[in-house]
Amino acid sequence: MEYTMIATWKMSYDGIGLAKEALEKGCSVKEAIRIAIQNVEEREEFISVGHGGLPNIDGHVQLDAAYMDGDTLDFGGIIEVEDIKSPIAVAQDLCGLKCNCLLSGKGAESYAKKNGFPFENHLCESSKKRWEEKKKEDIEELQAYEGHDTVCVLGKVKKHLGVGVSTSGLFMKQEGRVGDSPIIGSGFYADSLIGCAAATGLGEDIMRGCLSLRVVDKMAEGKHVQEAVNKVLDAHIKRMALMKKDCDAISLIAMDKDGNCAASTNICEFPFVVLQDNDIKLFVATYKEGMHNVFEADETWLKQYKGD
Ligand code: SD4
Repeated sequence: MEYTMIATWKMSYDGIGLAKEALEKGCSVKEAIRIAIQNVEEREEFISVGHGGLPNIDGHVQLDAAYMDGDTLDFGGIIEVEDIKSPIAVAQDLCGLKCNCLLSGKGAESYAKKNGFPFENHLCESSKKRWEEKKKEDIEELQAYEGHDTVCVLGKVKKHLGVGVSTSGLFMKQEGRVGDSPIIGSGFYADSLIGCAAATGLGEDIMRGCLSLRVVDKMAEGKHVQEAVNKVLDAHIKRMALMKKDCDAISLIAMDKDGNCAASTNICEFPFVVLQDNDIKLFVATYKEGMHNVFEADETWLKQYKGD
C-alpha cells in the first residue's frame, strides 16, 4: 500500500478525496493530512471545526489543532486560538521545533501573525445564532457535553506515518478549558515504527486514559489494530465503571505501520472514512450491548444519517 488514510466522521469524506488527488501527484503525508483537514476547517456547515465552529460560553470560537510526525516524533499544536484561518497549518508549522512547539491563546496567535498565516473571523452568523439559542437554556444544560466532532486524520505514505487533528472543542466550554485534541498521547499519537491513533469525544474522559498513546502501545505489544482500539476502549470503560463513572462519548481511529486501519466507539454509530488501495470508503463503527462492530455505509444508512 503506497498510501493510506483514515479520518473521523463523514464530514472528512470530501477532504480525503482532495488528499487522494494530491497523493496521486506525489505529495507528502503532511500535505495530504493538511489538505484533508483544511477542507473541513473551511466549511461553515461543519459546525465543530474551524470556520463557523461552536463558540465557548462567552460566544468566542476558540480552536485547537495539532500535528505529529511519526518518523521524527516531532509534534506541534495550538490551543484556544481565535480567528486563525487554518489552525492545522499553524500546528504543522510548529511541528519540528525543539521547544515552543505547543502554543496557547495569545502566544499562538502572535506566532501565526508573525509567520504570515492568514486570519479570518470564524464567528459567523450561524455560530452566533447557535450560541444565542443555547444561552437561553439553564446553566445545568450549558455544562452538559454536546457534540463529538473533532476531525482527526491519520496518514501513511510509504513508511511515513502522520496524524493531524482540528476542532472547536466542546460547545459552551469555559474560557481556558483545554480538551484532548491538542494534547499529545491523548488526542493523537504517531510512531512510524508502530502505528498511529487519534480520538474524538469528551476530552476529559479521553485524557484520563491517554487513549491514543495506549492504542499505539497495544500495537507495539503485537496486537492487531482492531483489537488494539477495542481493547483500549473497553479497558477504559471498565476502569471508569469501577469508580461508578459513566464514560462519555469516545471514538478512536488507528492505523498500524503497514496501513491496516480500524475504529472503535462507545456511541451507537461512529462514521469514519478510509482511503486504501486507491478507494475511498465510508464505514460505520457501532457499539451495542458491549459489542463492537464495523460495517460499510450503504445508501440506506446514508439516507437516515443526520450527523456530520
Ligand atoms: C474536546 N475532543 O475538546 C474534543 C471534542 C470533540 O468536537 O471531539 N468534539 O474535548
